Amino acid sequence: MTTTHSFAATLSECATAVNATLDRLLPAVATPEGRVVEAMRYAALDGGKRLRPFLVVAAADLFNVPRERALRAGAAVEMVHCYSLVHDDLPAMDDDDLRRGRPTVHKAFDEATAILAGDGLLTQAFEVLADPATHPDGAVRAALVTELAKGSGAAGMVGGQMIDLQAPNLNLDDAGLIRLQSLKTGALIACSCRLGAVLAGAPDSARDALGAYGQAIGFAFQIADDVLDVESSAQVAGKATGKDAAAGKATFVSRLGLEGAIAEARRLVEQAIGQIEIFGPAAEPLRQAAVFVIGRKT
Ligand code: GRG
Repeated sequence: MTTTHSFAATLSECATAVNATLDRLLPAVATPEGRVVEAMRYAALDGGKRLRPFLVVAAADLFNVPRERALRAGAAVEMVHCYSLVHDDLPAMDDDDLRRGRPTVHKAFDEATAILAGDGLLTQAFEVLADPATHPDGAVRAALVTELAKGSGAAGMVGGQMIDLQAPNLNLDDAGLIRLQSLKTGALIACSCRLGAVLAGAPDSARDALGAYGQAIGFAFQIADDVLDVESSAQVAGKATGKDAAAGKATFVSRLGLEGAIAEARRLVEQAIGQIEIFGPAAEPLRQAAVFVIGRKT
């Protein structure tokens, strides 16, 4: 296995290709509606680890999917992720001023433009998947659209966000907290992994193994986020920290303690790695990604 440092380099190479794809897919326009495109570009370009597109590409690579198709599907997932961050940062939700080390979209532009920029990114993600350049087979394109819709909608990320907003009044038990996180964070990460298999027309068993891997690293990722919220500074994390404790929110850290949460994240990484054993040595980048998610600082 190569080191975490060399995985960071692999992730960064993929991020460069994802950025170029997003830049092409979101050209600036000079007409009055150009303001929303400018806000979409602000939200989607420059910054972010691009973990979800990396997972699409690494899963697709298991089946030798042409890189351009995987990058387009990865860019679509990243558009959804960026929209979710823009809307999550709004005063009506988390009310954050800082994201990826810069002012949030509603601070750099205004609230209405931020709402529209999120809407624009979400909508365009599906346009990208439905484009024949993403896959020549219409049935595959329909399957990609369905997969992303399920991962991002009320049965996935949006549903998780709805539970999260109500969480202070819900008295969630451990199972409830796990369900919240598996929808809010896990669903889009699992979806990213599954999209790689969908692009390849791989069997359901491969799709499900990748989805289970994604859910496990999604949990580990969320725990790492909870740990960062406690341990990191806004300067290092590039976003506000300490918010969960201030809001009295139940997190894996508040439930398990810092050490317990870190141990649970390690267990989840092992579980994730077990799910992709069937793919053999070709799954090495995905194994490294699983280890990376709990060592990250941003
Ligand atoms: C508004 C519909 C809607 C959903 C919001 C993603 C989300 C749901 C909320 C973000 C809140 C949050 C901090 C969740 C923890 C995990 C997470 C998604 C962190 C941000 O993702 P990274 O670390 O960010 O991949 P970068 O900037 O690297 O892309």
